[in-house]
Amino acid sequence: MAKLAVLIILGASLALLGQMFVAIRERFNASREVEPVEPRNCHLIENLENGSEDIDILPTGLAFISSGLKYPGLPDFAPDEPGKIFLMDLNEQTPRAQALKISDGFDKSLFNPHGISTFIDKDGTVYLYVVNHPHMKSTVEIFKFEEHQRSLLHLKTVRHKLLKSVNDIVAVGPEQFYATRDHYFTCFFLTLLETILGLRWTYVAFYSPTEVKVVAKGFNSANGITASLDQKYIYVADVTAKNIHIMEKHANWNLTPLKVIQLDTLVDNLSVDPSTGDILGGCHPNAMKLLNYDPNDPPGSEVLRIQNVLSEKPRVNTVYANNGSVLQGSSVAAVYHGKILIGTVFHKALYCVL
Ligand SMILES: *[C@@H]1O[C@H](CO)[C@@H](O)[C@H](O)[C@H]1NC(C)=O
Ligand SMILES: CC(=O)N[C@H]1CO[C@H](CO)[C@@H](O)[C@@H]1O
Ligand SMILES: [Ca+2]
Ligand SMILES: [Ca+2]
Repeated sequence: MAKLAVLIILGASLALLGQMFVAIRERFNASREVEPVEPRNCHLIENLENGSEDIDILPTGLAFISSGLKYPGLPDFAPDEPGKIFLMDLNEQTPRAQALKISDGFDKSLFNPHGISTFIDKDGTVYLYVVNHPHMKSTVEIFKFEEHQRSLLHLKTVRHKLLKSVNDIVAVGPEQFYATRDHYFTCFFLTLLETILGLRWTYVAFYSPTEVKVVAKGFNSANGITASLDQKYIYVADVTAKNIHIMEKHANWNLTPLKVIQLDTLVDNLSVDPSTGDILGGCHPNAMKLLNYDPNDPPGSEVLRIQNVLSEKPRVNTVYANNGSVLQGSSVAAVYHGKILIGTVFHKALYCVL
């Protein structure tokens, strides 16, 4: 009898394990391969070899690129040195990436930049908000951009108990922002379990000096976040649920769900085309290849453009797709005047004329 019970339990556990294995393969699109889509004129950007997780482009064509992220569970080929913020002027004929000088005021040796966002104040001052992971904790560093000196002046470090496992931010004021939390647990093993079980425990938090609160919850893994051109809507990428949430923003900063655009790819970071309002998503077509890195079968890249976001039937096109032979692990794309910059989690960055 005892033997039978052991057998049943063993059998049930194996079946459960098998199911979990299938679920995780499906969640990570483990069997998806990409069909190549290549704009005419693309080249890799010199100096950006160690990732470019997030990109934000100012209306003037200056692009900020965060580079050198180290994050548990992700491949990392960066030298053991602090991360950097690069600047590129997309108005130049062949734009080059140049590392920005960063002022003192926080521990630069632990700088580990992730999502970034810019905010332009009424007086024209440009603020750069950077999600930082010193010792794998989360802070948000606020800088003032000094264009002539090509430097970032550190103003403030924001820490809060609701700002944990922060992935990305979108600045909505000189000291106000929304931030996504991409995992509920902070221990790597529990984080993995959370993903396998498909728990929806992550959220979007709003921060201001006077109020910090959770404004939207129920995401598998809330990742990229950005605002519509008119600032009325907030777009949130739920990476493992493979969708984008369109949320309405209210005067008290709360967010309410409007709709969800379902996709067949793991959307990482989002940006908005300043001339059309379309959403651009840097995506992982097959996240299994990203997590189980194999140089002979590397993770690919995919960039989607979503048109007519608020309509009944938004249109989704592929702007760029590659099997990893050129670009691996795309995490963001941003456009400026017919040019596109595509960044990656740990690989290179690509610049194309559309
Ligand atoms: C990727 O595609 C290129 C051609 O586009 C091909 O030569 C290469 O073998 C492919 N690599 C993999 C890993 O499938
Ligand atoms: C997710 C997200 O919005 N992060 C950044 C992705 O890149 C765009 C590029 O413009 C930025 O606007 C976002 O802040
Ligand atoms: Ca961002
Ligand atoms: Ca991200």
